[in-house]
Amino acid sequence: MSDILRKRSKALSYWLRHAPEKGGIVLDAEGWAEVSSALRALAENRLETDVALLARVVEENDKKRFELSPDRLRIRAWQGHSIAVEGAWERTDPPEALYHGTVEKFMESIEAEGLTKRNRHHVHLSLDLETASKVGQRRGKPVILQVDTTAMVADGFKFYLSANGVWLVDAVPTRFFKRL
Ligand code: HQG
Repeated sequence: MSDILRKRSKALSYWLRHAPEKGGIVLDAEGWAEVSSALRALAENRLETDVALLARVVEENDKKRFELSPDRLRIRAWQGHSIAVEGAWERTDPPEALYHGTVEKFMESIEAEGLTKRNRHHVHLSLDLETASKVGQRRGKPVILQVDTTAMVADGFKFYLSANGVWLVDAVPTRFFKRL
């Protein structure tokens, strides 16, 4: 993603997932914002953007973070919210294993209380080792945990698949993961 797109993606991630009021943006219950207010907020932060450039931020996004409505009048983040939104993800049966990338400094706490959602809506899990490794690498040398989703489903845990391929679950208790 080019610098031009990345700066806009970061600002939009912040407003659409965490702090819409900081951009003077209002989200509906499903996390949608008016494109016009997103463009105004960007312009006010010296990130002038037109609809064509916004569409590139959405389409060329390295993690497909956003969705534009077909009429291009509304935009939302697919997942990653810390504020209340609903409906941006679908309940789905997971594959047999999923992976979580983290770092050593969190492991003592993770071994004690399991994976918890911290300040997001869900624990985020990846379909493959490579993606989990990238997620962990954001914070240092990655530690990868393999999650036994079959046992979790049998125990009644619900999994959701975000449209950008991230798997979401409320929590992963310690008995359901092993360190690789
Ligand atoms: C850790 C990025 C201590 C957890 C990525 C993680 C992903 C605990 C951190 C997406 C813990 C939370 C999500 C516990 C979990 N004690 N630490 N009990 N349970 N943790 O960023 O999964 O660029 O909220 O291991 O690519 O790292 O935002 O979650 O290290 O898809 O689109 O607490 O964010 O995508 O960190 O990353 P995060 P995450 P975006």
